[in-house]
Order: sequence, then structure tokens, then C-alpha cells
Amino acid sequence: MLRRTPIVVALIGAAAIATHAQRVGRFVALDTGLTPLNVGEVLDTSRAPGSPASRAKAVAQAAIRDDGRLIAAQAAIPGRVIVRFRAAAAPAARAAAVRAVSRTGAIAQRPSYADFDLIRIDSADDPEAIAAALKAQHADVVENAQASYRWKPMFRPNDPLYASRQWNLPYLNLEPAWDIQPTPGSNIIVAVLDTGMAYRSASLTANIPAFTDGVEVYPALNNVTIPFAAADQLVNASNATRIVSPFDFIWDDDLPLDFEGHGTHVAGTIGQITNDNTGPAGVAFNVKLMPIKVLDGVWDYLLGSPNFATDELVARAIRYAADHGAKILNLSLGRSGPPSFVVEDAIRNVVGRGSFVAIAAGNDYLDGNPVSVLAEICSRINGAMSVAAIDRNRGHASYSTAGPYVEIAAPGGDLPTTGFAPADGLIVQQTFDFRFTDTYLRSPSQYGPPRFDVFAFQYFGGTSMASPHVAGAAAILMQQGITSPAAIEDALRRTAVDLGTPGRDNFFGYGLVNVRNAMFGIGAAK
Ligand SMILES: [Ca+2]
Ligand SMILES: [Ca+2]
Ligand SMILES: [Ca+2]
Repeated sequence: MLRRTPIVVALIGAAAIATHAQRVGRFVALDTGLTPLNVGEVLDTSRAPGSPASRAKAVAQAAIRDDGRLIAAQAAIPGRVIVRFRAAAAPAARAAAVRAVSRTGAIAQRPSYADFDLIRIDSADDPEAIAAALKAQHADVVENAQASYRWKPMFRPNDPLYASRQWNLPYLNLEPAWDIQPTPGSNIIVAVLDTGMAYRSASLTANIPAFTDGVEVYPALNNVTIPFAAADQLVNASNATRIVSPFDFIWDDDLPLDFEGHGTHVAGTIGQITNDNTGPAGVAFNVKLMPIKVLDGVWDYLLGSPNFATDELVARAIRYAADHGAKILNLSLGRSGPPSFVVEDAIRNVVGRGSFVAIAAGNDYLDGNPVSVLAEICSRINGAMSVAAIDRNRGHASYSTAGPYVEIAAPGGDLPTTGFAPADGLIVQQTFDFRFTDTYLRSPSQYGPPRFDVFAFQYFGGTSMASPHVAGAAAILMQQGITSPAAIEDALRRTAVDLGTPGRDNFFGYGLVNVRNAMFGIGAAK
């Protein structure tokens, strides 16, 4: 069993302690991490859908997080219901409606960036039944209600690889676009709603409680210091002002440090430092980046994060991004299960205010092809696009969820079957060297505190990797003067290169995004 020891943290360098961090019980000294170390290509910790190593990591993560956070994708999170009351409904009527459907029900304090309320109910109550009862029996007070579900990044981790080629960017016909716009996206803020981002140096001191992966017990680590650095291919002295309004909805503070590496990789495809003789390139490499942490991982759990990824948290984060100036939002995440009105409303809200949203279509084609709740929303909103993944052969990536809501395709990579070395099939970007971060995958005797200041060029696959190509393309179009999200969606649809069966189809949508065509095709008859 997991020992739920409260994390006791020790102070270091008191003058440098961030007050936000103190509030939630972890202590972070800013600008105290080490200089980032870049080890170059690392081929044996790459992540691609469906590989044995990927499944091994998923099993370890699931076992370690063996509490309420490990909730089956199809099960509602217990103890809560999301409600939007009618504006005219008085507080007393609201409270009465809640108590009528749940004896212990109570309206929680309204969170920031929310146009809805969270109802705390008994953990034994059925949230779906209570949401349904609120809608059916209290329609005079309740406009809408839903249960909340667990979110996940839209990639699945890992297989050993041995070569490196960034085949994916030429597929977008980017070079002619960069000729026209040599500092692509430089006026545009792109919000990356993900596991956080390696965007600054910091040093965190904590006690990490003992835990088990279900087989062996890992010892507590007391008074350990965990270093963080900015990925030097994302933020360095040449572009130190590119980070805008970072926020962490998992920790309720303004330090969205990445403990997983997914968000850092996704941010790289959008805006990796380019034309610097180092590492990979990005699509819109001069954009400003807004790191927003909405996805939690093993280290968030072990360090005692107050929140984990839920419908209401994602809905709030979407609105936060637009409120703070993001004109493009990338959401390489999703879930299956019933729909979420608060998330759909949040996306409608930000698109209506002029922000374009790119969303991963989902990675579950081989697992029954369930509808991805987030991507499905895009089919009803001009200005939010669901992005399927293609492989290096311009074919359907084996995992990429298909359906009538798929709108466009971009490279997500796949483990090649024939014709390519494994690394040639995936998407390379800089993120952590996972040998230093995923120390819980070692044996207990080799286990130690993680380091988030060692970086490598890593190979990932997934619709998580496809979506940021479209986010980057949209940033270029917006900088070119197309400010309407609906017009950007229209331009990307009309100029996409058709794949698969002629015309729009459920695997590729309107086809492969083509940035050059979109720039030249605007206003042209086609
Ligand atoms: Ca570079
Ligand atoms: Ca759409
Ligand atoms: Ca087609």
C-alpha cells in the first residue's frame, strides 16, 4: 500500500522562495537550477504508441498512483458534479436543489476562470445520477450539469530507436512559408496546455514518501533537491522573453514545471529554436509560449499536488489562456466517455474571442476507436480543429482515432513496419533525458531523486505530436493577418493535401496540412 505520508518540505535559500509555491506545500527556489545539460540524441528512451517499453511505463505509473487519481477512463470521478446554475436562481434555491439530490451535497467555492460551479457530493453517490437528477428535476434552477472525468495526454510512451531525421516538417511545405515569414509567429502567443514546460531554472526541495509499484517498495527520499532548467532549444539567452503568463492548474501556482517531458516535446514542435545549428527545428519558431500545466504525472502525485487533470480544471485553463492573450491554444490531450459541456463551452468562448484551438484527435484507434470527447467538439466549432496523425508514408498512423469529427491531418509518426529504421518513423524534439527523470522505473536500490535539467533529442509518436504542427501553422497564418479562427480553419481545410479516399474522410479529415498552400491559397478560388 502507498504510505500517504504528508510531504514535509525543507526550506532552502529562504529569500528566493516563491510565495505561490509555499501556499501549496512545495518549496521552489527560482533561478537556482543548474545550467542545462544537453546530451544530444538519446535513442533508447524514445516514446511511441504501442511498444513494450511504453506499456511498461504505463503499468508502473498506474501502480504507483494507486489511489483515487487512477480512475478508469469510463468512470466518473467520485465526489463531485459540475453545475451551471441559471443566472436568476437565488443562492438559497441553488442550495436547496443540491440538497434535494444529494443529502451531503454542497456548492464549493467557485474557482477562478470558471463560469460554472463545483458541487461536492458524497463519494459513494453516483455523479452521473446526481447530474441527471439536477437537470431533470431542477431545471428551473439548473441550466446544465455533468459528472467530471479524468484526462490524459494523447500519446503513449516508448521504444528503443537508433536514427534521427526530422522528416515531418517538410511534409507541411514549410520552407516557402518561412521565406515569406522569416520570423514565423513572432507576434503570436501560443498556449500549450499540457504537462508543463521546461521553461526556466528552479530548484525544488522536498521529502518524497515511500511508495510501491505493486511489486517492490521504494524508500522515502528525505530532504532531496530536484533541479530544473529551461530546455536550451526552447528558451535561452536569445529569446528569454518568449514565455508569457505561465500557470499551473495542477499545483495552483504560476510555476508550470514539467515533470513528464510531454509538454516540453509538444512545445518544441511548435516553437523549437530554429536555424541555430543545433538540434531540431520547430514550425513557428518565433512564437511566444504560454506554458499551462493541466496534466499530472507520477512526480506530481509523489510530491503531493493538490489537483489532477479533470474536466473542470481543463475548462478553466482554456479560458485562462485566452484571458492572458493566447491567440492559439494547443491541447494534445483528451479523454473518452460522455461529453463535457464545460469544456465545449470554454472552447466556444475562446474561439469567439479570437483564439484558434488545435486538438489531438486521439490515439485509441487500435483500442476500439472510442470517440475522443475533446476532439469531437471541434466538428461543431469553426476555429477549433481536430488533428489526426499520419506516419512517414503519409498513411494513417496505426493508433490515430478515426471518425466524422476528424478535420485535418499532420505528422504524428508511428513505429515503422517496413522501409524505415524505428527513429525515422517518429517525431524528434528536445525534452528530458528520461534516464534522469523516470527513476521510479529503476529497481528500488537504483532509485533516487529525479533531475529535470538534463535534456536530449527524443523520438515521440502520437496525435499529441500531430496537433502542434497545426497550432504552429495557425500561428503563421494569424501573423500573416488572418485573425479569425474560423477563417484559419477554412484556409487550412481548403488548402490541405487530400489523402486516402478522395475528399474528406474519417482517417485524414480534409487531408495533410500544407502551410505554403494555406498562405498562398487565401482568397484564391479553388
Ligand atoms: Ca534548433
Ligand atoms: Ca472545426
Ligand atoms: Ca481523403
